[in-house]
Amino acid sequence: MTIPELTDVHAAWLPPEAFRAIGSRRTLVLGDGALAGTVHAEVAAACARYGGTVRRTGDGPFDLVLALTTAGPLPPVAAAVMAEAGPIGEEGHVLARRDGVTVVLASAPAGLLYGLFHLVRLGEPAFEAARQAERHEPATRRRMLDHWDNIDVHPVMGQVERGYAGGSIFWRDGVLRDDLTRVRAYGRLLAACGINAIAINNVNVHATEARLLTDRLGEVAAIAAELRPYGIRVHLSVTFAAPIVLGGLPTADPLDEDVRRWWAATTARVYETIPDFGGYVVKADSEGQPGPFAYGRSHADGAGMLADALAPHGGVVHWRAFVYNHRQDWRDRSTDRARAAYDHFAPLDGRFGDNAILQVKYGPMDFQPREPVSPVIAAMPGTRLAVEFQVTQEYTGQQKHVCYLAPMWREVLGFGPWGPEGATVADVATEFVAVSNVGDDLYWTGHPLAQANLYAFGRLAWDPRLDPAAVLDEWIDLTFAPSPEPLRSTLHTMMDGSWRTYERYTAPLGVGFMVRPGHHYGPDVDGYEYTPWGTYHFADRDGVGVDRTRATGTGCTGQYPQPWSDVYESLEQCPDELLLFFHHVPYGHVLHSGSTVVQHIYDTHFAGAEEVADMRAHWDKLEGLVDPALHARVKELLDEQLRCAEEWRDQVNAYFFRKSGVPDARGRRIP
Ligand code: BDP
Repeated sequence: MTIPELTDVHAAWLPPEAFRAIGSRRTLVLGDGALAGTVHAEVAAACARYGGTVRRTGDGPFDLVLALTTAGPLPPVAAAVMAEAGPIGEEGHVLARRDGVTVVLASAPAGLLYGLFHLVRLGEPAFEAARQAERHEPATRRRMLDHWDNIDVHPVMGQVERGYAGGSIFWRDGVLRDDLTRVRAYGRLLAACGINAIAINNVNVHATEARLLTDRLGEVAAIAAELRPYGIRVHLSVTFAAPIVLGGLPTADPLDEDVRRWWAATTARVYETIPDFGGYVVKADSEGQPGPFAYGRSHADGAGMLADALAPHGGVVHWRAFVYNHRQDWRDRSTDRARAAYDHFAPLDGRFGDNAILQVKYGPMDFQPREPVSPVIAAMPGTRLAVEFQVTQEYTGQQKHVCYLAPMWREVLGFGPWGPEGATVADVATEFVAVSNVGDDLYWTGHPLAQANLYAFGRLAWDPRLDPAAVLDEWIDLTFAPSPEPLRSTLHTMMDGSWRTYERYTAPLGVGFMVRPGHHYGPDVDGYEYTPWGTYHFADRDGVGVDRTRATGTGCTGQYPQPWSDVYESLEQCPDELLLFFHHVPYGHVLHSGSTVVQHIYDTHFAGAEEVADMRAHWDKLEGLVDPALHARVKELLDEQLRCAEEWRDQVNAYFFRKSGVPDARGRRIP
């Protein structure tokens, strides 16, 4: 196993410096198998740089022991830690320091790998004071990224759908890249933040990509081979119509025997080629993708068929709950896209098998900067759920804007669907999935600071209770190691509140959208207002917002259990930030904050744009403290963010001023 070394790509959160503490010590790596080999290779590479030594057998003295508990006789210090620690879960590890030796123990190889990267995060302090045995285990078994990569360049969506960081790291010019070093380097970055599964192709499966399941399977195997040394399993997005388009059958009916046989045989071939293949991801009956509805079958029937094909091999199907009618009649207010996932799926609870995972977007609409938590999450206690986030910044500035998303994700994960005291989303979810923000860009993510979102997603998927501000500091310390002041605190100030800043200058109070149709960048106040997409704000001269109450609206509030059902229904109790998601109110409606709706819109939009100007001023002060090329890239992007934030401010403020006729109480300039 060789450690991928890329000289022409930014090192992200694994610069050589991050390995200094490990690489300057005397280390013993004990254990067999490929992943233990990876751990050894990582330590050896660090030692070659920083003068330490690494051995796989023999006696000490050692400063660091990384050992599998199954590796035969352990050195006494490690045996003592093992006795103290007790059993360790499959991907977990125990960390301790006693008698001047740091010990990492795992019962399975993946745990050793995560233990190594834990040491990388800790750096020198891992080798200082004594530590009692601490156990570290992931909250969920699978922590997954979905790539929306195409092989071909799609005429509208480009190669990576909603990708803002260049082309695919897997394919180029219609074929698998010759050199997959970068894929391995990606796997390494992912392992270092806790990710262990990726789906490599777009959920909108076009004809070329459909063939990855059959005659282009070798490409999937090649990608899997690069990621395996870092404990990452590969999954594939498949088209529900595969039996027709690939198998030549007349139907894709999930209850048809020939169709079921085709999936079983096709899946068996996948596992012959890739024995540790993860499974399938399916977007069905959504935005033009084929699905079971065409045959009068349910989504449980569809998912069940694929789950049955995968079960003998230990695979899973991720079935997406993002199902809605995208050809709604905007003149008919009885339809509401926010209801759709619940209406389709809640009645099917208990009908998805053990290896079928229902993948639910965190909100009922579509990855907006502010949405209530999806009601599906509370409605399906008999179903394994994956909560889906969007690391790629489709609606949050498209990696041109600084928008650190972990605080939003943390709010979702910590939300109690049955009230603030009860179980949380993180307790209910079986796993977490997110759409990746990576491409073949020099900085991986276009905007260098967008790397923090990828890192933070992995860390929160591992431990949803982590504090996003602490995760941000971890990322800063690793990426800019050593990150002297004022670099560290300035970056923190710029990024920590940047999601709220973004929320302030874009669509107000949870109403969402108001983005340019199609590409979704920048403001367009009425862009989606009279379209079939179901994304309306209903602003008129009297008020704004979508009435989703049971009493007079679309009834979405009734999809929530108590207390939220009543809280959201009530104009008095509904949280300000979700007011326009659930209610249509007059412009003079007074918020809990004491401000009127229209004055709140003016105030937040002025404030949001000012905060971006501050961010830019902070960044200017970092010139000379970070790599000049990185500094220049971020500087240019901050100019664009400020331009765009001012455009948002002016359009939104002017729009609501003209609709309402209410002047700004503070007399500021509204175009
Ligand atoms: C929407 C994107 C679209 C995706 C869709 C999905 O605009 O490109 O295909 O989500 O999640 O947000 O399937």
